[in-house]
Amino acid sequence: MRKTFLLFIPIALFLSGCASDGEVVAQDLWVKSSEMSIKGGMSAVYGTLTNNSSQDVVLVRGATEIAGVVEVHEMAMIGGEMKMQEIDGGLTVPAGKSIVLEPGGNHLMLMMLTDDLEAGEEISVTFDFAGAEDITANGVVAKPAEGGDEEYHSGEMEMDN
Ligand SMILES: [Cu+2]
Repeated sequence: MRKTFLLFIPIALFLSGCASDGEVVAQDLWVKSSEMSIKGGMSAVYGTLTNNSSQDVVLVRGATEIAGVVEVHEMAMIGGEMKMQEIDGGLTVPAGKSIVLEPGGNHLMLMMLTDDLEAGEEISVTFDFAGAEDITANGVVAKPAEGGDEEYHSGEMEMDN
């Protein structure tokens, strides 16, 4: 009987730049190529998150081997300038809807890079959700982006590249 049971353990499928556990699907993922710097270096992960479940889920944080700090960021008008900041409480992906992470918009922020991230390199990215299973995408390819270099606003701390 135990042997039969094992057959039903879900097998995670890891496709290039795509990850799914059924409820939430991450597609078209890519990461901005970047360099480490004396301030730590920053980059961001972009793509589309689709919530196939019947209830809202919230992207609360993420993780990747290449960054010491991963946050969910939005662009906001702060002191008359568009800056990025951590989204309080995370980013909601409404039931049955998709949200797009893109340069100049919401993004999964990578900070304190542990290595240079050159164009063509691939990393793994985990998205942590409240209300759904976390998902991990392998083979997220780095490519250059002109956008996404917005100034970072976080309380008293301000950083740029
Ligand atoms: Cu950011």
